Amino acid sequence: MGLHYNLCPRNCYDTCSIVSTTRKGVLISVTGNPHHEYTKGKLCPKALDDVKKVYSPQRIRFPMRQRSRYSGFWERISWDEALNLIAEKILDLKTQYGTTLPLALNKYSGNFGILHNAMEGLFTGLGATTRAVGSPCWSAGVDAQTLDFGTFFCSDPQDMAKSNLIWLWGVNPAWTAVHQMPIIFEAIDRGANVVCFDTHFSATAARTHQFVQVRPGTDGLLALGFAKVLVEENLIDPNLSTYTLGHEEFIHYLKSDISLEHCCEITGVPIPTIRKLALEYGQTHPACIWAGFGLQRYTNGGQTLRAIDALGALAGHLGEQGGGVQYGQFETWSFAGMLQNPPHPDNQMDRLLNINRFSEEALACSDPPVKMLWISGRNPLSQDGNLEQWKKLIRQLDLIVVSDLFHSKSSEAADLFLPVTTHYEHWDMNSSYWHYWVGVNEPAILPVGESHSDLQIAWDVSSQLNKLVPGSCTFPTSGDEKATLLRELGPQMLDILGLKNPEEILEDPVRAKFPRTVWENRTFSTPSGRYEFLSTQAANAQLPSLPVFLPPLNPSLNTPLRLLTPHHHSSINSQVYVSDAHTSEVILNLAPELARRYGLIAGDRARIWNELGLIDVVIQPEDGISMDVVIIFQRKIEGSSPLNSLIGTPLTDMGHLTLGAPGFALNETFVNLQKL
Ligand SMILES: Nc1nc2c(c(=O)[nH]1)N[C@H]1C(S)=C(S)[C@@H](COP(=O)(O)OP(=O)(O)OC[C@H]3O[C@@H](n4cnc5c(=O)[nH]c(N)nc54)[C@H](O)[C@@H]3O)O[C@H]1N2
Ligand SMILES: Nc1nc2c(c(=O)[nH]1)N[C@H]1C(S)=C(S)[C@@H](COP(=O)(O)OP(=O)(O)OC[C@H]3O[C@@H](n4cnc5c(=O)[nH]c(N)nc54)[C@H](O)[C@@H]3O)O[C@H]1N2
Ligand code: SF4
Ligand SMILES: [Mo]
Repeated sequence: MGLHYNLCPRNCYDTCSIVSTTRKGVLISVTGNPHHEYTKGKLCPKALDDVKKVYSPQRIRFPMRQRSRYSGFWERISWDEALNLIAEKILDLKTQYGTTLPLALNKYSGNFGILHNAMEGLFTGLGATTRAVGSPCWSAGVDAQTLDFGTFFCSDPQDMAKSNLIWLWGVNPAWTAVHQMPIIFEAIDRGANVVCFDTHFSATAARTHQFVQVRPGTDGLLALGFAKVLVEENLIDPNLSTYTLGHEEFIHYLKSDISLEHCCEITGVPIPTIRKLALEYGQTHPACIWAGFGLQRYTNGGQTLRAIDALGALAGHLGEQGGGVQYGQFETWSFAGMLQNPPHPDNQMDRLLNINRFSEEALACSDPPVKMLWISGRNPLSQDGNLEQWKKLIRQLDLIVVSDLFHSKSSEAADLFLPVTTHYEHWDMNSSYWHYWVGVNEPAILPVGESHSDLQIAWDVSSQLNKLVPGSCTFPTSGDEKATLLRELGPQMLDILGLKNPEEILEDPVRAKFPRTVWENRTFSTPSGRYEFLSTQAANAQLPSLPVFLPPLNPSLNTPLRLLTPHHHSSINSQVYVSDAHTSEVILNLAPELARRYGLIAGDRARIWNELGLIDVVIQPEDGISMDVVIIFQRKIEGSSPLNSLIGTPLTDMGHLTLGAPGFALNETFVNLQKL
């Protein structure tokens, strides 16, 4: 029997610490690590399924080549053949176009372990290439908080237990961040009041004291309505002039432009509720708002978050232990970056395409065109918008490589499939984008079949390239996984973690030694050093300098219903582990009254469509959904067009400042509905 320490590398707030058990080299169980202070020995059902996933008959164990795209005729090939095909294509394209720009990488959130940055490193080692930048998750909110606070940081979320009032706003931790729930319950046990703001009665709402239903994309105005009440009731922090910039202008805007009648009309929240909640927020200390990613997936998402930050600042909740406005952080991601930055072989710039409009922007590249695409830790043909453009892009490409664990919508279009290892089969290091813990993932078993880690694949491709044409790639051609990860702990990260030497991280996950409460001394990292209600940086980026309300998009006559597709409890985006998440039916949740209006009852078959596509659904009326919204929770649906065939590529207002491109305003999707 052997015990090993792993970290769950999924795109999830929690980054859980796992203890895995092996017998005679076989993984036999995984369980939560009881010594981890945040995840406290518990795993969610998605990870508890990991043993089955590692040995699943569906897992791809060998490099494979597809006879023709979408044919499903895959034949096993050797690693040598696969590496040679890739290296030759890279060199051919470089000769043909005289540049490496036709080579493109699209990578995101399959595995957030830092050794997966080897793929970026490999591409940098080739020369200037075409890259996906930005994020489909959280960009607008990250920019908004960076404008307001100066850096993107949040307090230790464990301290939410000390709060006396918690507002869960556009976040669904009961499904998407399950380890935060016990902390919220601890606060409830101490007497805290918890309110959930969502567009529908979510699993989180069911666990709180009060549910406030907000019309999609209007939360910014609601925050401004609350702020207006604080001003009227003189509940604003008397010290604002000592640590904020532009509070007078903001208060003037509230007085002159915001009315509770308008706020109620647009948001759907009654005036007495606005007043009561605002008074409670202004009078309770510490009070914490957790703003989630759900509320910023709109064309006004960044403005929304700036309005919520401004509400927190006005009431004096910033810097309070257990209070503040929490969204996420990347201060615990200050790794050295050695892996993704090998020496640049030429002085050309990479061609950067917004990950949320990748196919459109790639199609628009003509000089030179994109000719080879590597998809790693991504499933864009399921998760992106504008899938028709993806089909067009695929026709233009000479070679599509997918590295993954399983076949996916994206691998259906690929020429080559490279099998990767799971986190039980390779070394890695992981941080969370929420809590303060950082740790090492150690391999528990040997790679299953002929799978290789993404890092090994990058070394091997570089090796093959250099064999064919010496000097054609500056990425290392071999190495040691463990040594590579230890090199990523540079002086800055060692300091953050309070370690003297990198090896100490091998012992146990470490909590970053940041003070528990961010902005406690009320000095900010903005250009003015103050909290900025009024932001020159925003104005310079052609955005409003104040957090004013800008409305979201409106439905049209032909597509009168807004389609929301939030995350599901049993999957991480397109990755599905638990059997109950598999379904051949697309369930459409909607208000019973709305169903009646369309002549529909539970179990009826219906069709939703818009100018982009159509999907057949089964009707499931649910209380607690607004009349202008229909919901499909994101999950793997067998045999149906992908959910995203209904989604375009609307962009959020912000994201460029910190992440290089605006985010995915995917909640600005409208459909029509008809009984079949
Ligand atoms: N189980 C599970 N966990 C996950 C994921 C998963 O797929 N499954 N995905 C991971 C990833 S990639 C991400 S980005 C995070 C996201 O996790 P969260 O931050 O929780 O964000 P979402 O799940 O997108 O949306 C949260 C809630 O916002 C609501 N919402 C939508 N529009 C609005 C609005 O206009 N106003 C308000 N007030 N609420 C609104 C939705 O109905 C939903 O209940 O979760 C991560 N964790
Ligand atoms: N309709 C709709 N669309 C959405 C969203 C939504 O809520 N609704 N959410 C959006 C959001 S927030 C996000 S973050 C994106 C997520 O979109 P993606 O980043 O594409 O995430 P996944 O769908 O999880 O696909 C990740 C792939 O990586 C693979 N993988 C896992 N581990 C590894 C590994 O170690 N190496 C390699 N090479 N591959 C690995 C998985 O098997 C999977 O096929 O989707 C966005 N799209
Ligand atoms: S998916 Fe999230 S909650 Fe589940 S084990 Fe992984 S990190 Fe933890
Ligand atoms: Mo995400």
